[in-house]
Amino acid sequence: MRQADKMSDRVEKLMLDLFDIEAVKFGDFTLKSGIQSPIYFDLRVIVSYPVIMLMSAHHDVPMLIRRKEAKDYGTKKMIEGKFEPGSSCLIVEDVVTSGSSVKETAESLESVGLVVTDAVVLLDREQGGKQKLKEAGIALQSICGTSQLLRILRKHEKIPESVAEQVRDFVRNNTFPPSQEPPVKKSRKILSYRERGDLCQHPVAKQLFGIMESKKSNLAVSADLCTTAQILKLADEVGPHICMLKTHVDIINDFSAEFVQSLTELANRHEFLIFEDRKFADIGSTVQHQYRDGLFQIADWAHLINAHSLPGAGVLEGLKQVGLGKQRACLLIAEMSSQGNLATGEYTKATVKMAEEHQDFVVGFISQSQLSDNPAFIHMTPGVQLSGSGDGLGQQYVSPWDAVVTRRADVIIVGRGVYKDPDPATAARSYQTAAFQAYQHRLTN
Ligand code: S5P
Repeated sequence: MRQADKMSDRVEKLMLDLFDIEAVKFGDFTLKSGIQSPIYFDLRVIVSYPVIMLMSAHHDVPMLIRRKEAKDYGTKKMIEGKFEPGSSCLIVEDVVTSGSSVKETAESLESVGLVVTDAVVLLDREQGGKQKLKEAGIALQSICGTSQLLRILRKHEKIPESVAEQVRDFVRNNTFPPSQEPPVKKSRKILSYRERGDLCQHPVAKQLFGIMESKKSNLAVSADLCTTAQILKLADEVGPHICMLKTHVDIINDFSAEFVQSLTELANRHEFLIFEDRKFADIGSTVQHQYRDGLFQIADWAHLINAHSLPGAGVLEGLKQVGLGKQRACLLIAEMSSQGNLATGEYTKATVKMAEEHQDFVVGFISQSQLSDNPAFIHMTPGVQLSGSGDGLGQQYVSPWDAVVTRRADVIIVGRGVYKDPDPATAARSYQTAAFQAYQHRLTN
């Protein structure tokens, strides 16, 4: 027997069972909306029907439950169950009429960072719900619709033709009109930095989102200078305007432990994090030493470091063993700003996957675009300047607006645009304002 025939036989059997247990009733019913209906579905009896109840156990996927109202005691959670922000969630409902209940469920799931693109429903009353949900970007699959149900019940002479006709009339006259708007691709609600900080687990990511929100800054300045005095002077000047200072510690001529101490004091005073742009790219055992030992002892002072995914997961395993105990975090380089770079396509995709598998240590990406829907991941974009398109050595620049609005960066990284300016504090303020306004534009549009 063909698969499709088998399926339709099973649907037929299920509909007859539902009729027999009075989960589908015919008569004169007042619906929640106040409308009189000749057909009524009461699928609460299904709890004794393990088909739906066992879906998650049968397929071994975690199940979440949405409360109608947040309970007013205990955790006050709307969504019960364990999940990672950014995970996809399929909505399973019993009956769909206008689609508004599925839409509400999708909105509460999305407010906690889950991604919703599909819903399945046992019975579609065929009153416009499918179209409404399509407009909201949710594809609805139903096991059975009212018209098929009526055909099945008529075939087995469970109801007279007059009742079936009455129900068909009712559906025709009570279909929720599709909205006049042309279908648009669903725009998911953009979460604020504060909301994202609440969602993420890693203390460094939480702290960074908190600083970005309270200082109104999504600007990181790259202090690519060669003396400690120049770097400390710059850090003090731009400190009030930045959420993070990025260093290249191996270009400093007079590196010392005192420098690290002074930089840490400035970071505490002005409230910014320190990101050492070391771009680790060796086997796990070697990067462990590079991170912990040597002249720089990076793990002792840098809140954040970054790594290439090129060597495979070992690079993260090695760094993690040094950094996790010190509550440090890592960014993976998934895309680069330089002309002709090879971090594209499958390489970028594999990097995102590697980050997803190491979320206890990796808090985001160095990238040129948004690569993950997971709101806990921070996307940082270098190659940003207000004027200028390149540096003659392969660097390519975009504007703060382009980086944040078009490419969906969370943080812009600016080096020469700030430290080469005769007045770095004012330049930093200009970048801060431009990038934060771009973020606010994204939030409200
Ligand atoms: O793809 C990248 C990754 C990084 S971390 N492109 C980059 O330019 N960077 C770094 O960002 C680079 O090493 C430098 O420190 C900074 C950009 O500096 P700017 O002077 O060109 O703004």
